[in-house]
Amino acid sequence: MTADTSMEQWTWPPRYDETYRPPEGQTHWLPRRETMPAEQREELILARIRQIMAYAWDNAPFYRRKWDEAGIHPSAIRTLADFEKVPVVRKEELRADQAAHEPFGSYLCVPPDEVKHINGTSGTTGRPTAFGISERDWRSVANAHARVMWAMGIRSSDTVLVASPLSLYWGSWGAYIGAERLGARVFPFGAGAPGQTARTVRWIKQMGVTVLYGTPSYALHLAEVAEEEGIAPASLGLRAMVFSGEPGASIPTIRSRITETFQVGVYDSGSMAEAAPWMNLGAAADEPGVLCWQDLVYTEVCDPVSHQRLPYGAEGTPVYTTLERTSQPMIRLLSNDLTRWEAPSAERGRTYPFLPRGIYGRIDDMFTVRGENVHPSAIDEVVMAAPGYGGEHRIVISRESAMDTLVVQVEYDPRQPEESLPGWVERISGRLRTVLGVGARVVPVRQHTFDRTGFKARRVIDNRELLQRMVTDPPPGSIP
Ligand code: 8LE
Repeated sequence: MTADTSMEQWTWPPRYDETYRPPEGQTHWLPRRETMPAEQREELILARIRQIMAYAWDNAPFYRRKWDEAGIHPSAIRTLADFEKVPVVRKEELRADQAAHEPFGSYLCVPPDEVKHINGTSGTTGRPTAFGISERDWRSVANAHARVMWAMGIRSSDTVLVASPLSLYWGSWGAYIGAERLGARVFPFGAGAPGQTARTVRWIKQMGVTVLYGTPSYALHLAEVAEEEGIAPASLGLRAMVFSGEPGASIPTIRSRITETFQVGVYDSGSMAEAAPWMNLGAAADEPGVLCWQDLVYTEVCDPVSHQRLPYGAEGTPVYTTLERTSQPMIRLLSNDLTRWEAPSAERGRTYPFLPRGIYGRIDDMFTVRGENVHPSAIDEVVMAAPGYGGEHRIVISRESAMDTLVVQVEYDPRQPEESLPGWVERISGRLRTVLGVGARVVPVRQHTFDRTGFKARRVIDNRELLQRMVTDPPPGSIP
């Protein structure tokens, strides 16, 4: 007898039963897909990858050109190891291809009139990239996100408030349609307008919101605003917070700051908007880390240079392949993020690989100070854990006589007596030295010196770039 290798609702092109919802008490939305032996699932994933590559070859000049140049034809991919040789796609290539083939690029695989939803990158510099999403893909994402949110314990009795910008940002819409598909009550509140956070506090209470979706920075900002309004964050009645967009939810000190302040369960999620359903990296328990939901988006943690898949246990950069997207499928999209992955284990309740610290940084955000690689999130982790932390900080890297120096400006809580500041500074710098392996100068600054963000935090100021520009691009009239 051959093993049953079937999975629920697994068709190409994807077609989901929109009337399906598991009984409330059931742990898994699609039990077989989530718990089957990982090797069996990988056989099915390989077959799907072959289908998608053939589909992209037939419908997307972008992929055909790229693979032709690399001497790869979809029919040559017979194993997942073969797939590692497929060249990665970089975000810059997508941007350039869209500029040459407006509006959706030559990787759009459906006729343009089948695009029914538009989103885009929210970057403020350079040409944004448009996401052209067919109705089929929109529904696939909704079904996928409903499934992951179900694993987070969200149910139809929940009221889910989306507290991130409801504009180009796929994050907000993905969370919205997932919660809606799951049968929850959805509240598209948004974020970023002046005074909006204070209104969020009031609406959360009035509407009996139980689940909030946003960024970890937003949650910390919300806590501050609630306190300013005289409302204890823990009294808001929230039960869970679902995060994506930036590191934090899997970084222990930031995470515990949020859980303790709001008395909520915290769930990390998120890969890249291009690779939606971006909850393909999603937690299934109130603990740090995310699972790689491989049958939604096949994730390989790869060597950042060779782009070959690394063994479990290694640190590398995630490369994503969407398995259920037909309009703009992503096949080996390079993230340039950093993570470490672990082998699937049935003990976690789902047989997916696991990223115990989630995504903890970007390769291009990492900087080197006196020979040590420093991830900004490691600094966030230390300063945010310090008792008396005032709510924001900035990381300034500069160069003094050919030596890189690291300065961390940290807001302090005004309830701290001024005379205790030197000791406080000493403790933070000591801790930074231990964690980073290099010394940092800690400068205390008054609370509210720095802007708060309702979205993704930007805390690193690299003055070395400025210096570099002054050297390579001297102002007119200066003596070389
Ligand atoms: C650590 C995933 C989504 C829709 O929330 C999002 O932010 O997508 P976007 O705008 O394309 O940005 C993707 C980048 O945000 C990733 O490459 C990564 O650097 C960061 N990011 C997203 N989610 C997380 C994250 N970093 N943990 C996360 N959970």
